[in-house]
Amino acid sequence: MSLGREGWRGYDIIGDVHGCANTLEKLLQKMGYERCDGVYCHPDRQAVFLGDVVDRGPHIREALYLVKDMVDRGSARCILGNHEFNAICYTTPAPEHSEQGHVRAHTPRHNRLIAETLEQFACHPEEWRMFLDWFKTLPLFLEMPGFRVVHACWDQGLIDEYKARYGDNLLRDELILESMEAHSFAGRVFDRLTRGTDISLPRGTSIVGRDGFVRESFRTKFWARNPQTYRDVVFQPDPLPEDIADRPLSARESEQLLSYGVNEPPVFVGHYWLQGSPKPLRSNVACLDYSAVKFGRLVAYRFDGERKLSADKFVWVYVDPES
Ligand SMILES: [Mn+2]
Repeated sequence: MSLGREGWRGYDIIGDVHGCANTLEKLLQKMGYERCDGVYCHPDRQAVFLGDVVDRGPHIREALYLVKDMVDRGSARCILGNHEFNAICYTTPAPEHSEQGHVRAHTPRHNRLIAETLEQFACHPEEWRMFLDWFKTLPLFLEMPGFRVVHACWDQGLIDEYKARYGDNLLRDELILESMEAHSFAGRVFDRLTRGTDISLPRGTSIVGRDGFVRESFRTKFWARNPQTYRDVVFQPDPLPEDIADRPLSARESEQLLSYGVNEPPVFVGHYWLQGSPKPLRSNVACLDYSAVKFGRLVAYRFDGERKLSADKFVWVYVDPES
């Protein structure tokens, strides 16, 4: 059996690498990929990266070469993650009338998120520019034979609108500047597809995450069915305080939640820092980010055309703190 016009027998969808290049090599080798002329290939399967190859980890430059070489060779595809989009915006000058120097302001928080990447490319400025140009060519979402991929959230309405406006799934320069305005189409698309949905915490409350950041909102599922309380929709590593978790969703909050249908094709996302044993979130929804860069697992799903996802098709490598 082959899936799709390109004749691949299956696809190996891979979660957020975040600079864990050595672990990525181990995962590819475990799945039967071998270097051919220096680039990892599989004779009859294609890899699909879910974005967030950059930032945080020890071997960001190496990870980017590994992935980009595979994409250039055709042995992999890669979509845009919020970290690649952040890198583009962080390095794009803002229009002159703007109060900030760059599309993504150089605040202490933003500086910290991109610090390892900039440090590791400090002696390779031309390579960094080359990768930034490459990020701008990455699709925002992919509709593959029998499955879909997006970094954080499949929002059919926004995706349909994107295709209607632009006719494809690619990032374009004018949208980078437009995204500075949070309520613009570009602002909404990038935020939703690469960062997901969230709900604001009640006024005056906040959560300090395990990563040390203070948040006034929490990440929510885009596939919840008939949720009643915050507990039913929360989807993030940091649990909500009990009293907040039990709060009922307001009519407005319920109305704004997405609900990915049970009969839709399987969709794969990264982004959410999961822990524990990899398994589908639902029969047609899987997240492949199991916190590799925090010494969790780098996870792939080996897709062969099934309508219902199965726990035994996840493959992973534990991240070695020494490597
Ligand atoms: Mn992400």
